[in-house]
Amino acid sequence: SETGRSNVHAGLPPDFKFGVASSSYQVEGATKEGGRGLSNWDAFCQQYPEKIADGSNGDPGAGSYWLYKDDVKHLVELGVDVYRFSISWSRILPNGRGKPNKEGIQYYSNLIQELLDHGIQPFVTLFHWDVPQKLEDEYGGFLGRQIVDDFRHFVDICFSEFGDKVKHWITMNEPLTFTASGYALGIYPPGHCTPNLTYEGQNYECPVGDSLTEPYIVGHNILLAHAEAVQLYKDTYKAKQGGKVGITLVTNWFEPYDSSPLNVEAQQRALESNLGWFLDPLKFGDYPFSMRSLARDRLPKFTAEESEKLKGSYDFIGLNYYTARYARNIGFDINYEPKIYQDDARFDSLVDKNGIPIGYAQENSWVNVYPNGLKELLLYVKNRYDNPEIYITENGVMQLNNNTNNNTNNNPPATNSTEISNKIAEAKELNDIYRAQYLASHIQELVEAIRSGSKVRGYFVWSLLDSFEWNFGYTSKFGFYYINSNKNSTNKEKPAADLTRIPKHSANWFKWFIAVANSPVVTLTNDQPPAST
Ligand code: GBH
Repeated sequence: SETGRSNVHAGLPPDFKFGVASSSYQVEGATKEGGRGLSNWDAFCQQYPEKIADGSNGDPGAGSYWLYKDDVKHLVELGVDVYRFSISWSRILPNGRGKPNKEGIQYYSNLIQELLDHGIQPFVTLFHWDVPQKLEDEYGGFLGRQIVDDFRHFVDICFSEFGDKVKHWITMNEPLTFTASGYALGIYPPGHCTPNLTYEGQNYECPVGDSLTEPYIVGHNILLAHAEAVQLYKDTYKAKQGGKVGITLVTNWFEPYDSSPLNVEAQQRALESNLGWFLDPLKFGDYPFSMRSLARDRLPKFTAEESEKLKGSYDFIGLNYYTARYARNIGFDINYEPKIYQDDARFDSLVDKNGIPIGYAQENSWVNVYPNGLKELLLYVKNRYDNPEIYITENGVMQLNNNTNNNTNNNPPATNSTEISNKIAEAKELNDIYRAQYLASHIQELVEAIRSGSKVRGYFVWSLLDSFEWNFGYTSKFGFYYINSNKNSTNKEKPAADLTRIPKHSANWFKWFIAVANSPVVTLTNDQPPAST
């Protein structure tokens, strides 16, 4: 294989890739540097600080705009084959369209070159949720059909500038999360939901939106933009550059609440409305029948031509897997009025059964540890979608940090006791044995899925670094490397002093795991008898 790895000790194919992942808005920081334009996330964090747990934003992130060489040093330290990062549309095109910003192009060229110089292959996500704000203001971003043309223009620049060196492209990250969080719950930009919405016992406040229709429109435009990007790559770049293009989708795994036929059907509708919403059009050219029949005229239609363009528009599928839920049927009720698009699938998504969670979780965490769900998901995809090539593009677990007293940048001067409690909090974060266990148990399930015929080609851990965790701000930490982002830098040219990356236990564990997986196989034959004693 190109990396000279064996992987045999992990029970994986020789060319299997290990990696870590990140995204532009979460790690780069420097949101006002290098000619970058305003993005939807900048605008959202500014307008709705109360929707971000610690009122923070993408600055400083992990400071990767300045510290990318340091990031690569740590990738080398881990021994990974691949690094998944995303390109900020607003860095390349500050106004969303028009002429590219040279400094933005330079930054990603530098990062890509630094990776290649160290033998690490880039996996590049073209859209990880950060939309140029100009396009939001002009026509509502992904609510407008115009996004398809503007996205094509953006990816065209990326393919032509970076395509000689980038051989794996991911058009979109998690359309499900982008649509649900932005347009049904309003917890991500643009903060749309049906005003005065209550869902699963929570209240959601949004000035505008329609949680029953907008998610479907946005999902539709994402699919069309994806298909357009893939078509462009095939027509103009593939022959010359020889790369592959895929898309990254996310779903919880769903177990039926019990083995009754209605709950087994609920499980199927759950998987269809989360994964099938996007993967069915990509494979079969249309939404799942269960969605068509339940969402009816709220679900947009594809023309015959669009449907053809969508069908088979991927070389691989990226899957992000974190956790699982029970699916329980919601019985037929003639007076039933859906309030949010999730209601259409007529199931309850439950963490508990008889008071027992589906898997262990930290308090207030959405990650219930359910490793078997990864294997189940892989075999479900193998069977329903004719066994595509797969990368697990994200898997990981967070440390929640809701109660430390260093969550804001304007703390009163530290007393001895806050200093000590901060030290203790830091030590706890570095000693993340649960993270190594989480990863090890998921990799084991992945090995079993491969043994059962699933074509998984690689596995990325989310994430390289502690970073801006969207609505959780800096209170939820997924990194192999600890960063104290709360000590905000005063000198933007030298943020290194404040953003030192410290390896957690799990980083050392992963490094060890990759090394052992790749250690040489010693074979004893008659020609080479063991040294006699
Ligand atoms: C991924 O989403 C993202 O791709 C990545 O950027 C992110 O950093 C990573 O996960 C870790 O979160 O507010 O409690 O109701 C995973 C899918 C969907 C999981 C939204 C969390 C909200 C939980 N995410 N969901 S909650």
